[in-house]
Amino acid sequence: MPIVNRAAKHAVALETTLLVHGVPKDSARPLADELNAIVESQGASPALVGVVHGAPTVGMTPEELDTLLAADSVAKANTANLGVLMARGQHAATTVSATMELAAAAGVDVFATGGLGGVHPGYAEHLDISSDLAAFTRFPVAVVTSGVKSILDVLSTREALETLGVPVVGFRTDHFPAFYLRESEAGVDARFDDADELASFLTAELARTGRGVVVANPIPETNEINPDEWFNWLAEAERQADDAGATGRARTPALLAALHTVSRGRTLAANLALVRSNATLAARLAAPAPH
Ligand code: PSU
Ligand code: MN
Repeated sequence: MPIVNRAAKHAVALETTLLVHGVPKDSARPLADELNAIVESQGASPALVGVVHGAPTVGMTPEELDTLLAADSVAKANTANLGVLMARGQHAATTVSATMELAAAAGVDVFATGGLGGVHPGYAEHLDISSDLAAFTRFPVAVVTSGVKSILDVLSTREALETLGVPVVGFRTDHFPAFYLRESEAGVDARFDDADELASFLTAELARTGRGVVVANPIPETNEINPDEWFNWLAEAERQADDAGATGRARTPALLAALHTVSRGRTLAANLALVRSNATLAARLAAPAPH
């Protein structure tokens, strides 16, 4: 199945898992509209990525997004199950790994998301490591992210990126961010304070290696969540996800949904704020260089 490629020049890829599985249904369409407007306001063009009736699409229309949002159940696709879902003509929301694969195939090299998947805690019993991490070793895409979701083992995830040899650069930070929290104890490979310098580096690095780069952009200060509050909410959300038996691909959406409830919407507001901020930076990086 060839890719439906509607990406314009200076495109920023956006993913559908965040919209379909990461936020409540009624927040999805307004968030998508807002992200499109943010990207356009910086002189770049948005390209929403997902699978509609089996067609891998880079640059989904608002109607196609509505089709996914109205469907009873939409599969969550990473690089492992993407091909099967396409072959069977199904709808799918793409995670970071599947979005990177399709974006790269469409020639889009900048992508904004909320937070990467990574190493889940509890790996002494069994491993659960997101396919997002390995995708950076295969697809030449710069992914602007607020680090990895704080529901994960952030330090182990940072080490896993190091093991895979994935470059992790911080935008105006020396610390690897943890989604709702601006800092973790882990660091970055390099800090960039200037967006134009970062854009030049990314162009050169992607061309040099043919692999991806993590661009770590901390949540805006005013939207950061207090760590003490955060760890209480997380403990409660983990209990709820355990009770619901949410494992594997269901684990991340179950934890995010439980957090949004337990925090009375505070984690949702923070999540929306950081995605907007990442879209803004990604669009700046993708937009034509100033003269
Ligand atoms: N960022 C968000 N919310 C999300 C995600 C990212 O703010 O829901 C999604 C991304 O699509 C990411 C996925 O790739 O969660 C990770 O899922 P898993 O842990 O099953 O690999
Ligand atoms: Mn997993």
